[in-house]
Amino acid sequence: MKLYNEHDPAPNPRRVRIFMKEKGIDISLVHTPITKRAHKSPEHLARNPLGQLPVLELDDGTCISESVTICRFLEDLHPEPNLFGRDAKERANVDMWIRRIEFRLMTPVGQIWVHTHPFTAAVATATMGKQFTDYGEANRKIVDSACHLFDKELGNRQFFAADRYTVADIVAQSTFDFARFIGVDIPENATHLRAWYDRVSARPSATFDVPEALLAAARSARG
Ligand SMILES: N[C@@H](CCC(=O)N[C@@H](CS)C(=O)NCC(=O)O)C(=O)O
Repeated sequence: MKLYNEHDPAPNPRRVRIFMKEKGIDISLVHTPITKRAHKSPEHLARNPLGQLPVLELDDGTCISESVTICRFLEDLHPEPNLFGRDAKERANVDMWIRRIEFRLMTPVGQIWVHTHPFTAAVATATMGKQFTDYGEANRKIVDSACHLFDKELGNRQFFAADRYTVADIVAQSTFDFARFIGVDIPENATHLRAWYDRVSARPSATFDVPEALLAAARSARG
């Protein structure tokens, strides 16, 4: 098996790498640099017609994309430690939280990235004619309200979907780290969410290795 991968801060490949570390799975990584448009090459489009990362290629050539789908596939092959839920109720909770995190947090963070960040200006202009900065900025409110919803929930338990770490925490963690990279922080007063963030960031799987030069470029590009 091979995982077509991109380095940090790309959040979606990172989800799979965190998941692999939590499970102790070793899969060879193939660096597919987005900055060189390797994800839009004919070879990669044959693996994933959306031209996105990550993609898991099986030994028989089957290609699986979508980070959560790849994780679910790996869970079937390596059931322990369990990260998707042990029974129907846990599995439903994990799935419910993944969907909430994807739609209420990842989607608006993505819109802020695409419509306000200088790094994406050229791609936004090529695909949509321009960056719709007002729309991008408006998404900050949606992120803020998601953070307060999550904060309230995390006042009642240690992790997103259960009283133990699951893949829902991985989806949230990778999204929050990417959000911070683009200048969107967890609100100061979301203290339960901040405590959760510190908890998951302390795990050995949580390495986030964005080169200092890239962090500095992102900071200075934002002004
Ligand atoms: N829903 C997909 C999203 C994949 C995705 O957006 N990946 C980013 C890298 S983090 C990408 O390939 N972006 C380039 C593009 O969309 O053209 C997943 O969970 O894997």
